[in-house]
Amino acid sequence: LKDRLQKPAPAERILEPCPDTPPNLVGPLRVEFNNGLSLDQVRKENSNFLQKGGRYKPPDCKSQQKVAIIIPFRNRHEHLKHWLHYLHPILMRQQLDYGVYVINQDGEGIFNRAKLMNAGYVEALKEYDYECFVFSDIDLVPTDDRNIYKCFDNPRHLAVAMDKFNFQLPYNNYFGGVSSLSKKQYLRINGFPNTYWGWGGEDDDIFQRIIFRGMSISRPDLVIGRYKMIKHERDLHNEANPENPRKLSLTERTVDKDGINSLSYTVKEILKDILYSFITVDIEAPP
Ligand code: UDH
Ligand code: NGS
Repeated sequence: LKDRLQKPAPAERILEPCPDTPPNLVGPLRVEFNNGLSLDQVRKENSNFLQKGGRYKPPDCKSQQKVAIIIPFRNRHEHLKHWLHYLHPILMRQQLDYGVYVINQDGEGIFNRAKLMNAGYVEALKEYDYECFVFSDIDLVPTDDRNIYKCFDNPRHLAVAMDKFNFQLPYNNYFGGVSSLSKKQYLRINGFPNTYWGWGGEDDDIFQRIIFRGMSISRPDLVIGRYKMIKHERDLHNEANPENPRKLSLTERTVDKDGINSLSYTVKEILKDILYSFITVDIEAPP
């Protein structure tokens, strides 16, 4: 009898699915980077709404997608502050169930953007059942919140109208800056290449993987897809690598063996800030 009288555990409140078009979007945004903000101010602006690790869920509806935002990173803390200040409120208005993962390359070896993004994919999945992955450079801020950071029927290229390219694509097959792939799309291309050390070409390789695997590219229009880039000089240890362009003629063969199935790295440290997870990884970079 005692058993039968016990109340059931408080069930999670059942939420309606969030609408296809989030109701609080505002459209074009004013974005500037000389605003003198500190990281602590950015924490104060957002901490009431976030869970540790830069995690968010809308309080009043069930998100359509669970999205991990993956940022390849080294030594760009100033950019990270601006990115967080602008992106958290946008992602909240987009009603996403999201987490922010900053994947920090350990050491001073040659930088590898695509390998860091692969490591970010693996690390995010250790934490939550993400179904969509948005891969973003740290220095790109969208200036229209209708550019939704979610996944589509085909891999999505989001950064289609950057200020530095005069608000156009620099070339038709450009896939750089910010992109999104569902887990299924990402696995279909065996993830990203691990072998593009230094600057250049890895985004073109990813584009080719997508085409070779029978998918196409989804894009917002040039009004909604506008971005501001934070100006910066070329980083140390990320020189243009002349080997990289040559590798692009081999993608059709290398896609099967260079990717998530050949990824190897070690986690050195995981820091949980309220605004983001900061995961330092040793990706076995050449000096
Ligand atoms: N990144 C880092 N640290 C680095 C290098 C790259 O965090 O040391 C990340 C960061 O997310 C960055 C992304 O990798 O946004 C892409 O690298 P990038 O910004 O160097 O590439 P981009 O094509 O610039 O934007 C190339 C150098 C341009 C020099 C222009 C001089 N006026
Ligand atoms: C191409 C690079 C891409 C790069 C794009 C834009 O030439 O990786 O330029 O570069 N491809 C190769 O090097 C093979 S940018 O103008 O942003 O410096 O994303």
